[in-house]
Amino acid sequence: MPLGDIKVINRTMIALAFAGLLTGAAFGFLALKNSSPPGEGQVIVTDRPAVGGPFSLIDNTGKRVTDKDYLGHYMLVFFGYTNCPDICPAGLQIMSAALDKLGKRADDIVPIFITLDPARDTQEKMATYVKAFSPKLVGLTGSESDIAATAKAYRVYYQKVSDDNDPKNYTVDHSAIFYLMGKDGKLLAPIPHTNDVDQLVSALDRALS
Ligand SMILES: [Cu+2]
Repeated sequence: MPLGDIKVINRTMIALAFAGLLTGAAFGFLALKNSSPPGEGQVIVTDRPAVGGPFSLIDNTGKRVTDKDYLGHYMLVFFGYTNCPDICPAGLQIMSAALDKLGKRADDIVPIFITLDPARDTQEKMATYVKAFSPKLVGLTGSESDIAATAKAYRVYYQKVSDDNDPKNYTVDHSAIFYLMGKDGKLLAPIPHTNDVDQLVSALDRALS
């Protein structure tokens, strides 16, 4: 299937958005790592990059959950939608495989998939979808505004794109990053989407140690 011009532009924008986020996060970490006692005129970085935050959504069992329910656990968060043809199924498969490979070290990591397409991704649909990847995978959906607020907190880019061949249908372009959140609910590491299980395993391993 040939890609339309618009699609190419969208993909470029997503790539740029990743680069921006990762650069921003890297600067944040560097600033933290190099923190010497502050002198006059020095910028004091007091916190990790502000990615993530409060959310209130519905899980795949129909229960309302908030970020507070996961305090004391790591969260590995990925945003997408169940109709996604490629990025999401691949990402979730890699995520499950990486957690399996981490073995006991993954016991404390809750894998979470948050939909960017709540209009179609009902709780029931999410339940069926996440089960196909891992019994541990939590699927979260919610109202358009709750999802929008969560995506904003995680600085996730997403955009509905209508399907030229089927006007009633649409896809959702979205950024693809695995967010490892610490036990305090704050970002530990943003990990770019990869199709290489070992790459994700080693990124998680580094972030956890
Ligand atoms: Cu996707």
